[in-house]
Amino acid sequence: MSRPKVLVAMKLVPEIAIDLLRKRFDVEVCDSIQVTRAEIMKKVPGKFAIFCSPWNKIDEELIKTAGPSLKVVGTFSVGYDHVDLNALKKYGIRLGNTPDVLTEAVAETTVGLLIATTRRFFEANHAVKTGGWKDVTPVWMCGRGIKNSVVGIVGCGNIGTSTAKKLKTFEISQLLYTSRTEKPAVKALGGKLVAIDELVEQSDFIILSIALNKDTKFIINKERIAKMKSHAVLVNIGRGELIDQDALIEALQEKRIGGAGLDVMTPEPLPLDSPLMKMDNVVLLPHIGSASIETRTEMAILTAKNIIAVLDNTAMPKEVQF
Ligand code: 8YV
Repeated sequence: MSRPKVLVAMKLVPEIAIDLLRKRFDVEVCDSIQVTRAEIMKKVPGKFAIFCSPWNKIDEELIKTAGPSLKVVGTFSVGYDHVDLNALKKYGIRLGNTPDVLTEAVAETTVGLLIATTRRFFEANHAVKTGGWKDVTPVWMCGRGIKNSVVGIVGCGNIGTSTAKKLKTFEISQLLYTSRTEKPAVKALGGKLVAIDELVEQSDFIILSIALNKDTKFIINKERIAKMKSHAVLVNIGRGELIDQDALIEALQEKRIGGAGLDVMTPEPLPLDSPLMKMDNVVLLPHIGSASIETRTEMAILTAKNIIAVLDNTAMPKEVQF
């Protein structure tokens, strides 16, 4: 008897997760590092499940191409802005994601990216390696310190809360955050719930750790960038489209803000001719927020378990309700 089929739309998924799937399914793993839409469309017909990432758009066209066998999408991410929930609903398809297991890794990346950007680590590293380290003067390679600063976190879910906890140990002077509701854990740290415009105006460091959806797209727009302090540093570990990137580029070029640390951008990968590539005060990471070996392994196992639960008709470990 033929077994149900899973399409793994990513390469180099930890083998432990593929093994879990292989016990129950026929598994087809895409063989290119950057899996194209065309490859997925070719391989998806007849699949019971798709194991995907934020770079795979899951829309009605893809669902129709998969056909009635498709019952579950397991995304290897906490974010699911790449998934058309209305289309899933229409065809009765369930969605699993990977919250919690990645919280600490992403919060670690956030803090690291903030420090690297404000204290100019990559610029300094480049100087050392290219013979730029000559006389050391007191103001050479100085950046703004985090101690005594105002930090604003846009979106205080699990990742934002963990980031807030870590940054509190840096003796910041004030912690501001936005959220739909007050977060007791952030309040206990002294965090003040404010409106986004107040946060943007008052913060020395602005961190975006909010999910992308129709309400948050371009939450950092031209007007809000104009309200930022002239030394403000913006860190984004959510999704590129939270920021109007053209407006950000303009502000950075005109030195109207201090800098930006971006783990996510538009598009990904960022073209080499993007003006962001040439800016000393911009640190770019290739969407590695959750990229610790342990975390990626846990995410892969959880994605596999979410898919297996649908086959077993049991509760998914992490199901997106919509
Ligand atoms: C990616 C992410 O899934 O969790 C998310 O929403 O964007 C990341 O963790 C990860 O980089 C691998 O695709």
